[in-house]
Amino acid sequence: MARYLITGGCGFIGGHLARALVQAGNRVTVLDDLSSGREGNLPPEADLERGCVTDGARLAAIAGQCDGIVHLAAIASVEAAAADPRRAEAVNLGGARNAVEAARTEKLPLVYASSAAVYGDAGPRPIAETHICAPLSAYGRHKLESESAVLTLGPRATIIRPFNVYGPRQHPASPYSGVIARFISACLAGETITVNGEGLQSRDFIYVGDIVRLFLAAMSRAPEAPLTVNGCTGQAISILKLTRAIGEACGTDLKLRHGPARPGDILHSRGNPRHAHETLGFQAEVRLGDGLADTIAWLREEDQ
Ligand code: UD2
Repeated sequence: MARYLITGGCGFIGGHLARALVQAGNRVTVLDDLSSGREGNLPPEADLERGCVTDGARLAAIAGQCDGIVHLAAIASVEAAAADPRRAEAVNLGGARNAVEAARTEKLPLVYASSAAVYGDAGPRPIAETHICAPLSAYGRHKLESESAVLTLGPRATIIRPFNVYGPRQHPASPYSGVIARFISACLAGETITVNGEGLQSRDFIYVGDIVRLFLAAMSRAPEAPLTVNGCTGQAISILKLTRAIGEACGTDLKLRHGPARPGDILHSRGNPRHAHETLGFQAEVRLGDGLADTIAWLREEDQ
């Protein structure tokens, strides 16, 4: 039985990962300051250490009791990071550096949750990991700088670049929540959703259960060389088409208005999934329609 440290384990992806690890018979310690995560996202078997990844000594001390680290803790929104750049740098870049130092000192494998934001706007074609990185946001720049730090660990370093992750337990309450959670929540409440700009921007949406399988595959790989993989499906949908899919799946008439384009918004974001498949045998399985149905069912239950 192994024990894993998940930083940011109370967040959307972290909570799902903690559950999957516990279900597979592992122990989990979570370091989370609950600034955006929720204790309720954790399985009861997980141990929660309340604290921030900016505290390197604390992170290292917890890592010393573990067999591997998954570093998810971040201000995980492009907009939220832009709203408080100093804090974003301290948490997103400083926290990643602390995780790297802990992994180095304790000789542990580290799986780092980077982001597709490192690519910037690469056009409508699927982006491979070898594509040049030209982030448009401070969030993307911090993720890219963090990747460089992670790679200094050599073979024990795995970097995952998730595209747009969605699914149950992604809470729509914050203005910085993912677009799918926000749109479904508004749709169910009969509220008007706001499409930023024309809505022709497109995203590669990956279901949270799929991204968790990718993290699990990364955690159990043989550390032969550092590895960087996309977390994506290879398919993209425009935000406008997404609104229609959500309206249909909710079975309601979706009320929509167009607002101004979001400053610095990436136009197209679509990943090439081949490298993750070749190196980790990973392939996304959940189709958008099925993932939307699961997310709607969860949000309906939350409402009651
Ligand atoms: C997502 C991730 C971010 C990072 C990035 C990688 C979330 C919350 N953020 O940022 O962490 O990994 O992908 O590229 O998942 N939109 C609307 N109306 C709304 C909300 C959003 O039109 O009410 C649009 C928004 O302008 C954008 C798209 O929907 O074009 C997706 O927005 P998002 O905030 O869900 O995610 P994104 O791609 O900025």
